[in-house]
Amino acid sequence: MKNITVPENFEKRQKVLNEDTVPLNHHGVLNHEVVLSDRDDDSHDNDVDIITKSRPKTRKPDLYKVVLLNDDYTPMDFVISVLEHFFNKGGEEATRIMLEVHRKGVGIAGVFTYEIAETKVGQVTNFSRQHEHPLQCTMEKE
Ligand code: TYC
Repeated sequence: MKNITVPENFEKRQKVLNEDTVPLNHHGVLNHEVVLSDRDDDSHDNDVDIITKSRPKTRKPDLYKVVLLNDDYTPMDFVISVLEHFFNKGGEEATRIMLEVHRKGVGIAGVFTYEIAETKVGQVTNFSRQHEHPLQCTMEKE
């Protein structure tokens, strides 16, 4: 950030925003606000607010379920292959999830952060269309 020269007649007041009430941005970063105000001016009308510092704050990322939906046409073996290839499931677990989707209409293939879930949905959808199967794969916030 550009250095700012603070004039002599300005006092520097640092105000740390309340960590419990101020939302973190989507990188989990909490900003510190520094207010520069003219000492002679009690109304603070000409206060200049600049952000001088930020510090990363660890936060658990939001998680998303990647779900498979049942249909009448996609072969069972194809769904098992999808679960093995894109979701790193072993044969037994892949078969269990496929049968759950087949019986109940929906099942969880895996749980991921937003961008990974989005990538999996795209990969499964592309792969299914390339093989001309109508398999539906979507994501839901946990
Ligand atoms: N119902 C399909 C069939 O009988 C199998 C299937 C399972 C399809 C899971 C989609 O997500 C799915 N061939």
